[in-house]
Amino acid sequence: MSKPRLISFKVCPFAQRSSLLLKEKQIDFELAFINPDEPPAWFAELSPTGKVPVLEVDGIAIFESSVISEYLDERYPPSIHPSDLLTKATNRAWVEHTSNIYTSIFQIIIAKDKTAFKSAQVSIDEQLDLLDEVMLETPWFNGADFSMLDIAAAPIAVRLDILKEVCGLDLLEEYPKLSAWFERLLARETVQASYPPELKMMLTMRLKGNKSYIYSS
Ligand SMILES: N[C@@H](CCC(=O)N[C@@H](CS)C(=O)NCC(=O)O)C(=O)O
Repeated sequence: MSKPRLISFKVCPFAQRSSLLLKEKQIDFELAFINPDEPPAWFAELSPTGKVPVLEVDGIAIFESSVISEYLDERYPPSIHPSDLLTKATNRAWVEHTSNIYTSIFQIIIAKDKTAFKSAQVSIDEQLDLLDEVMLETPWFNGADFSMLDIAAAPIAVRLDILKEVCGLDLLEEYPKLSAWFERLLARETVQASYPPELKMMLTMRLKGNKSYIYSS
């Protein structure tokens, strides 16, 4: 079996999940960055959906970040999921929930006026509320063991931290539990290695170029 190749986009939170899991499991992998809005011909040919991330294994394109995660977890034991079946099932449901949070973050970034921003803020508040309610354990979501759900949430922590630094927007003000969890995620070495150093600059350029409400207000 060949070395897996992750095809990523520097600002993509879903691709960051794959990269983080590969690093957590210390898997030897190749990394290729593309821009899915201007894809090279080889990527258009490889990817059925045109989206990143794609994990290429032996010429096969595995797509959808949650499926990539499950493939890597099964292919490279031990599993990073909790062993209890019910906990595992609820964790997977919360992984899906975190995926929706990325849509709200995107809406916040692209909002050009107060109305659009407020509407996205209401959505993310509702989503963070739900997560905060079930976040009881420390240091990680399930307690002592770092798990798939921590991986799924780490790119949220990174992006909210950048929005706070660049725009002074603290979306975690009302959520001390989530805030403490995200601080621990930000401090973790593998999380820091899971995204490119230019991410903050790229998101800032996006906010500036888009004349985003949170950047200009
Ligand atoms: N559900 C997908 C979402 C992936 C996704 O939306 N990727 C974005 C970049 S962050 C993309 O490739 N967009 C290009 C497009 O939609 O054509 C996953 O979890 O992998």
